Amino acid sequence: MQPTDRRLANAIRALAMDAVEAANSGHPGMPMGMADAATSLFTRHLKFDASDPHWPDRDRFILSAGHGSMLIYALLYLAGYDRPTIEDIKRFRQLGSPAAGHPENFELAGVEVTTGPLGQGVAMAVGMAVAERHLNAVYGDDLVDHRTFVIAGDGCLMEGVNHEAIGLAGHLKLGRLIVLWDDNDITIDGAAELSRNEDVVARHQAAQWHTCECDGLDANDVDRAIKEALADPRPSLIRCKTIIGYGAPNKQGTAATHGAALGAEEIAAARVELGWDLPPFEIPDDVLTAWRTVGKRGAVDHAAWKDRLDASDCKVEFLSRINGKVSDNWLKPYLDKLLADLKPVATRKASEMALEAINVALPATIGGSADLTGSNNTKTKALEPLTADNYGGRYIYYGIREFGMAAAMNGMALHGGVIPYGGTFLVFTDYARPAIRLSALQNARVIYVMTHDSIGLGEDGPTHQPIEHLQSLRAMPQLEVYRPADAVETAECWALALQSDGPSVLALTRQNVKPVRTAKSDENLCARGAYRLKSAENPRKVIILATGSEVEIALAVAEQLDGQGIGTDVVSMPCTERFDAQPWDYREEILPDVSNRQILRVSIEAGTTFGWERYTGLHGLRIGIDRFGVSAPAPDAYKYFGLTPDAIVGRVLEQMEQREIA
Ligand SMILES: Cc1ncc(C[n+]2csc(CCOP(=O)(O)OP(=O)(O)O)c2C)c(N)n1
Ligand SMILES: [Mg+2]
Repeated sequence: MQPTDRRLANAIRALAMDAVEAANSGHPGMPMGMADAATSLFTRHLKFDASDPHWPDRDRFILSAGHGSMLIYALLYLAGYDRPTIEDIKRFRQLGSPAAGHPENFELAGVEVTTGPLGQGVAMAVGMAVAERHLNAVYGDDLVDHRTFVIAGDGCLMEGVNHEAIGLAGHLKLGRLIVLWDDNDITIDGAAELSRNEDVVARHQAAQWHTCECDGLDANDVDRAIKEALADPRPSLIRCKTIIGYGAPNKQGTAATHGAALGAEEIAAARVELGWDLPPFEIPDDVLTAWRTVGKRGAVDHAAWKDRLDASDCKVEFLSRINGKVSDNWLKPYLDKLLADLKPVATRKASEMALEAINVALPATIGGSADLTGSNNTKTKALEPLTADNYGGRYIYYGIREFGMAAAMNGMALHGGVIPYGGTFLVFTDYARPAIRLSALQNARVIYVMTHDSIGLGEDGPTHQPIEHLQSLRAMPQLEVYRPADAVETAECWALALQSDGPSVLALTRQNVKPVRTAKSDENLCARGAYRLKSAENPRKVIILATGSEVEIALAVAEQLDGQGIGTDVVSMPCTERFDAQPWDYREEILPDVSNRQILRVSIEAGTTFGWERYTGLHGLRIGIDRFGVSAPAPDAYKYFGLTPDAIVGRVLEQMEQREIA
């Protein structure tokens, strides 16, 4: 006999409470409350094939309420994905188990995105839904025709990023996005009403969403609501009325079930309540068989999709788009043209020039900006706006939604088939930072085009002038921060960012910079992170490390010093992370490991000096800005902060004297 939906759902409940109990850590309440709704979604609607988690036309499922990770682990295991296994689940939250504290896309193929930082799952889902509609516009229904489903909690809908995300989704009319809201009236501190009295449904309606309600504990009623959502052309919010920890007779409905093991006694009571008499981690045959059948349900659609792909003229191109490898064969012809006619340009402009070539060569790019298109220089001629009326466009007006933009780009990148890049001012990476961190953690190939990268932006003043931003971004693991010095370096850095497996930040100037790379090179010199741009003409006494707009200053300083017989190298350092990854002998060649008495190392960057001692040594000289900036024209600001060749030469000579460098 086919088990009831409730019995299928109780398997999720049992696994959730048992795994949390075994770990004595985790969140049983959310999976227990949403077990029926998730069962309805997985058994009746979600298009997936457990045997191929990467099938490009699968529906995407995102557990935005990532603390309820046992919900997705239980679903994946029950439906028959390779991982997690029941052994993985027994080791929930333990070192080495892919059933980690929160769902991690790099641990489990069935986890689309990493969630846990509340709100970002919904915001990434918006990006997934954008990518789906875009690829559908390019390749048609035969190849791309899927939906994005989300389970979100009160927390996800309370976070500020939700406002940005639903605004964007409503505006772009992403009708294939369906959010199931676990409306359990509970958060960690207690009743949701302790901190919320807004009308969440009305807020979504105001953002042009379709909304409906259901009894989240009744799989049939959830099914009805999902059908209503599927039929509506707008993005949908389904308010699922649930009870947190449902099935635990004494604790359900209370915050006590949110984030702690229920305890042996309560679990025993829950087993009675749920009619579940098996030992921990055991699933009855009838239930497992039924779930495994659900996991295979999509195989028919999957096979039909494969047939359509085989019959498609676009097969090779489509697969290569999904596989994501890109060529940099645009780079050489572009550089040849550039080198034939060098002039001073802002690196933001140089980025636009490179993008003109990139966007023609790589149809996978989707650009955008958080309302600074004309300043970030992110829109090239080839790009039409991506709108509700034209999903085939490749340029997104994200509006003033830096965090929403960054999170959506994560979703797009992880959906696959597209390479998102988006711009704002470097200082506003702070607004996007939680999503940049998730780009890094998730290895999402997102390219952040961050212009106005220093006091060189001038008159907008300290509110807009980044100081600590470059170094704080460099401190983030798995993120590459590029600060190119001129148009050639900008193109090289773009090539590296496009070929990366993870995210990159391009920090670009507002103000013009002189060309510093004037000769042809067969190698992408930025790939090493730092390279010797100019060699000392006299016996070497000074090595100057500089980035971006300060490289031309470093060259002027070196010219003066060498003119006085003080041999000076200039090292351009567009990407410290890449330099750190070079073999020892290369690093030694660029920055020889000698005492500061023999060679003075100097860093120049128009931002905090914090951290530059890593390259100058403790007794090196670090030229930068360790306070907030000033509102003034850029040349005046540079002079004010001593970032001029004359001022720096003076400081170098003073240091050499103090350090007794002969
Ligand atoms: C950005 C962020 N802030 C705080 C947390 C910590 N946190 C995890 S769950 C949670 C409460 C969420 O309430 P709700 O979404 O209603 O989940 P429920 O208790 O219903 O499972 C909080 C504050 C987090 N994970 N992410
Ligand atoms: Mg809640």
